[in-house]
Amino acid sequence: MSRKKPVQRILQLDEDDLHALCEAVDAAILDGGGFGWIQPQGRQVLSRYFKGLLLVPERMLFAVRLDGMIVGCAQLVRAPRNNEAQAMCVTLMHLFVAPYARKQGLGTILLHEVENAARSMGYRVLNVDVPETQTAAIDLFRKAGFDQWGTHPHYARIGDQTVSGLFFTKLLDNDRSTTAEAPRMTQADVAPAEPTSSTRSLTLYPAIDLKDGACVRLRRGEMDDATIYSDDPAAQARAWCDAGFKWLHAVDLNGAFAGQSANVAAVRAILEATTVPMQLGGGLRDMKAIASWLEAGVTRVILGSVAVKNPALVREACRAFPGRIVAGIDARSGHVATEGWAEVSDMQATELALRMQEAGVAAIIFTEISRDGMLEGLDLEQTVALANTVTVPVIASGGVGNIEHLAALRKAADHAPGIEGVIVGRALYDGRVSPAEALKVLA
Ligand code: AMZ
Repeated sequence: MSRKKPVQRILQLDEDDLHALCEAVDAAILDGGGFGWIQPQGRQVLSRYFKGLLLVPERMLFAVRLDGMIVGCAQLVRAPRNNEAQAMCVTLMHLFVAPYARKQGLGTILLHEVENAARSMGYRVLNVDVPETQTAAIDLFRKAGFDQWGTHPHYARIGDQTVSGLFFTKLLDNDRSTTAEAPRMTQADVAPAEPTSSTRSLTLYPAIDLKDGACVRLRRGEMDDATIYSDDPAAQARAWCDAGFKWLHAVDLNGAFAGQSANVAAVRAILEATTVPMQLGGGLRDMKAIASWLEAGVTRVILGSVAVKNPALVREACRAFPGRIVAGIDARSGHVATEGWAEVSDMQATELALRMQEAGVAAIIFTEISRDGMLEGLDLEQTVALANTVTVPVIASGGVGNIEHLAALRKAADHAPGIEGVIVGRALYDGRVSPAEALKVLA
């Protein structure tokens, strides 16, 4: 069974958690609301509500625990049909901590984690509205840097009383916005001479490559050249979270070869064991597979083979799930490979990147296959060129072997604002790169 984190996105509720959650809600209602209900609803109504909530793809439930027991929760809600601008906005609803668990800073921790989750998922605006009677919550939002932008005079009717509502908002993307006008880099500038300063952090995505249920790393994508690092991918994922990484990058290798998800139990176990957002690729070739993983709690899906073979599907997926589709462009000498990298197409990586951008992907992961798992350094030249060709964020992958390779990327990214992060596998597993040092270099 997975260890329970203080704040966790809830994908499934066992009986204990459901019970604790209903107790907490009841206590909050009796204490004067705070969860939208005025009267206690009874256990049946609440448990149906929470079970139903987990089936709604537009809603994400987060819980906060005290000594392992759920004592509060919050929801992130996105509009069911977003236009491109609204796709950046998400609403926080029903944040509360039960009265018996207050005054311990749990509300702040919960808000902080939910905010981080929203930011990691690519949302740029976090909205929240709250009745004027909830003074503790109002205080919490103000302290967390939310701006009040308006008041609704008739927000709720409680008995004979009309209660006003306060509307708050917070911009989440202050680090990327400062880079929008940064100068673009040419290939000749890959290794800039003078040190530069930057205000944004690059994201480090620890790689969790799954083969036959185990966590492995390949060399140049060859299934026969696998090093097994853990037979408990969920424990490995948790270890990466504990090390401070804010995202996970998982690939279902058997799935990539087979054209359909294969390491389903391992991926589910990772989702269950972690709170940070995860991107998942390998074998996702139709809307059903894409939708079902996104509904199961995967934050972003990576599409590789279909990016080349079925761009219409990528477009459809981007429309249905704005901000949650990423193109995985894996190239051998500039040519894009598919089907577990067993096939190489005529398509150039830059051409595919432009097509994927037009299709509406949230990011592009670029891997130079000949470098992957080889520890000899990223192909910075190709990565920078790609990042300067498109306007969507680019994640570098393939070849990180030591901390200098990350420092070189950091330097290159100061002049190529499109570079958003980097995937690291073998070097982390082998201990050649320490998580703390890596995070420091990329910050
Ligand atoms: O190592 C490999 N042989 C490999 C690999 N890591 N083959 C595919 N993949 C990854 C891609 C991408 O994230 O980097 O699988 C994903 C693409 O899968 P698909 O099934 O969409 O082509």
